[in-house]
Amino acid sequence: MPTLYTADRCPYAARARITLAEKGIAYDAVEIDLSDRPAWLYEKNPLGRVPVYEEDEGLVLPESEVIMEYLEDRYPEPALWPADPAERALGRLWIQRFDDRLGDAYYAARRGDGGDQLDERLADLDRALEAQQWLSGREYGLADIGYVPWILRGLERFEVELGPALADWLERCSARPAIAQESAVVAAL
Ligand SMILES: N[C@@H](CCC(=O)N[C@@H](CS)C(=O)NCC(=O)O)C(=O)O
Repeated sequence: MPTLYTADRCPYAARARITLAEKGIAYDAVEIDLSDRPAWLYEKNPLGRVPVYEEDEGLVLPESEVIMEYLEDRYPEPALWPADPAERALGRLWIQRFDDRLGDAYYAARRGDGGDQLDERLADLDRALEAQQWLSGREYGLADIGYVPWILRGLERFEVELGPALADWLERCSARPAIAQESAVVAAL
């Protein structure tokens, strides 16, 4: 059985947890205390960060984006990239531009120095979702999984306001057991 080195409070680890749950992959979760990380974690990821995904056969993968892509390749069903190549590419662009489109503003707000940045990024997301159902287009998938952990934590932590399209997207995301499970993790933090 694979192992995920993870932390409940980590939204990057949440990307891996949600992807594993969507694909119905059983795994052992090893919770890492991020304020007192074990020395051996650096052998698995020299940056000492979670998530790290490990298989018994020896594969050790850090980086949430790489883990999501690997799981999609290794366990193609159910597919989490859309069938349409253009939508797949646009979905990957969402993931690649995550820092610009949400991450930097989220972490600035967490440091208390973000001004209106987070609200502006959320308004951009709302506009994007007015035009299409899911971040990569017509199908739910890795782009949505790539963003939803920060929206769930933003609601808990900063009580952010979501525009109607973003709120509707979150409701549709939350109807999925894999994401409902992550909401429960966030509620218990
Ligand atoms: N680029 C990494 C980022 C992972 C990350 O920043 N994880 C945080 C917890 S949310 C961590 O382990 N922080 C410890 C550190 O940066 O030293 C990914 O996508 O997996």
